[in-house]
Amino acid sequence: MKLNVERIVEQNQKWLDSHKAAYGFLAEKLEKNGTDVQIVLKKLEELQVAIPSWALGAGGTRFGRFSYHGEPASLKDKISDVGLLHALTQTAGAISLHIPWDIPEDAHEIQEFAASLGIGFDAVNSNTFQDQPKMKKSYRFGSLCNPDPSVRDLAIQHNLDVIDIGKKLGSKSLTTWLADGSNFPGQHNFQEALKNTENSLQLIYRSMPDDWKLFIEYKPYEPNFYSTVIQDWGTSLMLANACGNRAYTLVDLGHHLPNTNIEQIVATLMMKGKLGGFHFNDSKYGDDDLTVGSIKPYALFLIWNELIYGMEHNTDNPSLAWMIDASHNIKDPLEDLLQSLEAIQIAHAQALLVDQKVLRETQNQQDVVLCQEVLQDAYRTDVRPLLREARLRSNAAIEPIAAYRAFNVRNELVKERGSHSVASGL
Ligand SMILES: [Mn+2]
Repeated sequence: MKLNVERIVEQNQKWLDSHKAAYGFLAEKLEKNGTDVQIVLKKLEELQVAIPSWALGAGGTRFGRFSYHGEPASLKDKISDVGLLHALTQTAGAISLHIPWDIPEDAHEIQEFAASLGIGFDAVNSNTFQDQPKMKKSYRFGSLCNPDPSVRDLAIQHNLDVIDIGKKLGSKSLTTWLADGSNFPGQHNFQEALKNTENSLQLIYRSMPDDWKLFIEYKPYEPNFYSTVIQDWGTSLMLANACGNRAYTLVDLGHHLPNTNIEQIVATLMMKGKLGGFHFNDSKYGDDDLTVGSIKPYALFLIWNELIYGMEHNTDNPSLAWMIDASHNIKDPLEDLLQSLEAIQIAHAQALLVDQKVLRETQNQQDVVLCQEVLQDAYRTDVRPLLREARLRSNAAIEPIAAYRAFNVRNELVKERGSHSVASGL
């Protein structure tokens, strides 16, 4: 299924009058307060968030999985789903592939198909957290950290294969998330596991093309429950530094222990020019992979506030690779991704409204009350008319979820693919 611009523009007529009234009111108020609304709109229009290929089907847990009807069973179907999200929002212009779940049979054909929908290829993701059919060795006790050099070689070679696939599609970065760790005290020699991981990552790094970046993700626990080799941002940063200047830390919001101050991690990494990528999701307890902004929207805003500050002040930090990394159980996956894209843009817009000049002044005056007022004044602004205006200007849907439902997208997908179609890889 493909959504053409004419249908979206026609559907927008339904909301045009009420949108114009709400937008006019907000824009006037913001301009009076000294905000350049056109700059905010431009930044909202420019942001592109990659959709991971694994988020297009329903996710599961270790207790099982309830699949959703009309899931994309092939890579082409997955790209076509991202095309729908992009047509509705114009902010989902890239897909991030997971190898080996999404190996293209004909890379050229897939690239052309994606381009026809305005979709590019973001970071490619390697997988050494599960064994593949006919593998000679097992990752049961770790991959890049494994004390057995033949297992490490296998995991390194897999990453090189992923780079080769990415090269054919036009990707420019590799993301590694390693499940490596131990379940029981005594199982690992911590130093050996870290050293092996460092050496393996260095070998992968040196094999990347010169214009590629390596993103090193971290996570405190799960699937291992006693120790994880790359457990936190500090370990990731240390490994990135050991690899070289095109290796960066990747922050995944769900990969922190409860109450971790993620906005401070963002600020620290950006100050050092080492924040490479960002995975959005939300959580209550651990790596819950819930819809972005569904649990802690204020934390998301504070993170965006640091991202905006960093993008303006830390010119050494590269432009960030944005991605949604969520995979939940019960919603229509496409509606969930529309909600996530909306939540990302809401926090982005709110953070753009923070009066940085006044905030700096109040910080220097050590007026703690006013510091909080400045931040919360931006946070408590209903910025949704700005998002709608940005979408209207880029021929996307003023109301993406309502349009998705009006177009009967899920029913059309079920008609095309059948109600028992299951997304590959999960
Ligand atoms: Mn992630």
